[in-house]
Amino acid sequence: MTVKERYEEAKELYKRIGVDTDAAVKQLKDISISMHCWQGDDVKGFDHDGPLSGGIQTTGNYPGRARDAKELMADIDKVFTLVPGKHKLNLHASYAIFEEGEFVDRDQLEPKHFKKWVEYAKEKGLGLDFNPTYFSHHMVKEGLTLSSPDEEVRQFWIRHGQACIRISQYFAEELGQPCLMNIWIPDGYKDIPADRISPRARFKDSLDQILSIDYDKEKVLVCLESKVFGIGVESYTVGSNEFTINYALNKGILPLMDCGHYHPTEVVSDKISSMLLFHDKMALHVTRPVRWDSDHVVLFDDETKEIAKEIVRNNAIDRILVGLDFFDASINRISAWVVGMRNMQKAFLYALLSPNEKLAQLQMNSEFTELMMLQEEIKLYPFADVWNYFCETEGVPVREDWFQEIQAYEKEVLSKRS
Ligand code: RNT
Ligand code: ZN
Repeated sequence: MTVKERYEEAKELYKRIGVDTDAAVKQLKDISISMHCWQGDDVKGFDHDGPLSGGIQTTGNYPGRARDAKELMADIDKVFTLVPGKHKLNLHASYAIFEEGEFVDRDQLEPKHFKKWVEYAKEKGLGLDFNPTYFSHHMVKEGLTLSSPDEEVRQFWIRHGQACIRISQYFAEELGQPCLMNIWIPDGYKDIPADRISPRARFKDSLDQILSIDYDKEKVLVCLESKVFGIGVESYTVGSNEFTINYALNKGILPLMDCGHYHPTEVVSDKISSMLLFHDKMALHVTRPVRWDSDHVVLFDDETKEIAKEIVRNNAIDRILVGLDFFDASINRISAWVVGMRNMQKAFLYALLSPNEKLAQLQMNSEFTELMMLQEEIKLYPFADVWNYFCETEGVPVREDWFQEIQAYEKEVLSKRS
């Protein structure tokens, strides 16, 4: 049986439970995911030689890490030949591309330092998102940036944030679509602080100063990512959940929720609906925390499916900006990207293929027995036949066939990098 024939059969089965597979596939085509550039080089960036700091960590030493912009772009190209749909690329400020012999520090960055990325994005039909980089830098003093009591340090990072807004607006204007700019700072303390409020007050003031510059709010969507702990900042983070949500709501910017940034039994999927009642838009970093904020590759697992369901069932595809955030250096990095991207898309398709109205109605009528039964039966519907059909119609390899391309690329390109 061909992929198409299998699809036609699946379509009939889904029809019986009131699900229109053609409509689902059509909707999936329009869901764009923001793919993080930092999986390709273990969050190193191009503007410094030092180690990764900020309480985040990449583990593993699989060969083939991208060492410069050219290699990173080539790797990203490979990914997008294996992932269906049209997406965005998420850059960090540390990925500025300087001319031979040129260098400016992060507070002096300008749009021109990202011109090559814009050219690349245009050529590949990608949108761009952006992040100021508040880690892996000599101006992170005592682990603090925007909350630093040292005014010189704090002002340096405020200028960095402002520079990044200008760069984000340049991205939006060049590419004709909004740019999401996410602020995350690693600031915090290893042990119990004596004063929890002053660093947060300084962070608040720093954000106010960053946002005080004139920029187009339709073009640049600024968001703020919270975090509960990091390596070396186990006891206190300045940008906690409460800080972030309150700040975002108060200032009309977006909150960003990262799956690894909550207490271990909390799940982002359960938070989305509450956020949607108070925020026009929000952003996500979908990642997989294993026992801690480990940033493992996104799988087609229960929580990823649940997140996609919340987005689809609440009609929030246009209100929730989904980005990925993982970095695994223990496996082929391109494969990691492809697995994560395809899994996020599968999760969306899975959500689009469930009889959402019917399930909601069952809950409304307190028919919990039937609700459980149906939710469980749906799990064994021929979802894969629809996914494979989607891949085929999008011109990317079906099932595991994409992996041969990874193997060939590893042999021809990655293995030659030392
Ligand atoms: C860190 C945050 C943040 C980073 C990226 C590289 O815990 O999740 O989003 O992963 O900015
Ligand atoms: Zn994140």
